[in-house]
Amino acid sequence: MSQPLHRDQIEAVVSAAVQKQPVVDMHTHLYSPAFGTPVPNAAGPVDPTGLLLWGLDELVTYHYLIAEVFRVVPATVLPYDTFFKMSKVEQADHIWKHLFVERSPISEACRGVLTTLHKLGLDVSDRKLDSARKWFKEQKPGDYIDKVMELANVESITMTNPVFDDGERERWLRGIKPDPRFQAVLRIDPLLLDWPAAAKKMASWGYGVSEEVGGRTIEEARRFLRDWIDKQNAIYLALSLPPSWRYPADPADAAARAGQAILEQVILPVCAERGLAFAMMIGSRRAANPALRDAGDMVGTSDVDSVTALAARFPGNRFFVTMLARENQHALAVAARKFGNLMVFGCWWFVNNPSLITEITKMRVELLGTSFIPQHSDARVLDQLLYKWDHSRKLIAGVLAEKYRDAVDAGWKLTTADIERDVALYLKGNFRNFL
Ligand code: HDL
Ligand code: ZN
Repeated sequence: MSQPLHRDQIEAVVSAAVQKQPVVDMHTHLYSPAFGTPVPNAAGPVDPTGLLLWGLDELVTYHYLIAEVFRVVPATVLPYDTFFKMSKVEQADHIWKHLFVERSPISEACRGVLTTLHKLGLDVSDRKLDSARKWFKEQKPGDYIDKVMELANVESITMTNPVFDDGERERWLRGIKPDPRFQAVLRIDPLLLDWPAAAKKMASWGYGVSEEVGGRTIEEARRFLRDWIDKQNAIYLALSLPPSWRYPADPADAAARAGQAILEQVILPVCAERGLAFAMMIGSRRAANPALRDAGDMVGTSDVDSVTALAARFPGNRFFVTMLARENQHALAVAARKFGNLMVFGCWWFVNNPSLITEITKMRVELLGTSFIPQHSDARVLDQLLYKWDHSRKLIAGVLAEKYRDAVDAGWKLTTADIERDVALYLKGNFRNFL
């Protein structure tokens, strides 16, 4: 066995191991170049409806920052529609002026832009965007993706592929060239949350489904999922659920009952048949402020008992679960102690902030040891991988170092190899093995 570590050596060894370990990022909104990019660049063709977002103006107009700038320049001063009619460059200039120049960029989303630019070696100490914009214009998407993945030490990017999004579905139907750097996930929110609308769309696509969830509809809806799992070569299925989601559903709520029938008789049987995990991201109340568009969603506390009821009822299915409310994190970690088919993952969205990542990761190590997935990036802009993983790696390393020191203080002989083995589980193995 290699030399046991002294407690004073642990911090540095953990930090090095976490930095060195390539990450498999299990949930992002990133896309391979096959989906086109609307971001102008010196080399590639611009595709205005392209889905691969990257570069300075996309970074600065991330919907987190749009929400924050409307706190500083309220809609009564700058109406939402006026803002959204501005070009990306004008929107970025507006956000940069108000959140970076006239006030210090110390929110996590602002800091993220600074970390990203800094890791790319770009200097914005003149508090102007011109030189950074120029640099991005010289990057080519294909090479740039490899550059960002290498710099962020991300070995695989998992996409989110919402089949009910017309733009995205059209692209799949036209044919998407597989890209080994990117894995697809079949995202199906409307199937469970708005079955009547989903059924109407599926019927127009040639599936013999009707609003009534009966025999043929169930068979045809299963066929729909199989077809898209195959078309996308999806590695898991996913959806997000509002805080109000309950399992079992309230018998008086017809829409919720339809959703439950789809979950029990369509989604989970197909997942089990294909050996695919099902990811539930619970707690987002969509469009609390619709005028803010992507930035308008709100958090709500969800019901962990619904998760345990589902995991108990479907022991043959595997569930990735993350919850949006800080208040749900402890019970969710305890739920994972009860069900081995439940894999807790990530510090999602409104809990993806240093103070909460540290709190949640500490609690998860204390309750779950090495058997959870500490983080995903949720990146929407390619370059965000640079900050999302930089920030989280440091926080995860800090928590692990403390927990390893506790073990060593209790007499455990710990080696560098032990730490590297565990870190590989946290950043890659637990996800890949659970798939
Ligand atoms: O539903 C989701 O996957 C969420 O991550 C939303 O996309 C959200 O808008 C987001 O990007 N959070 O980071
Ligand atoms: Zn997401």
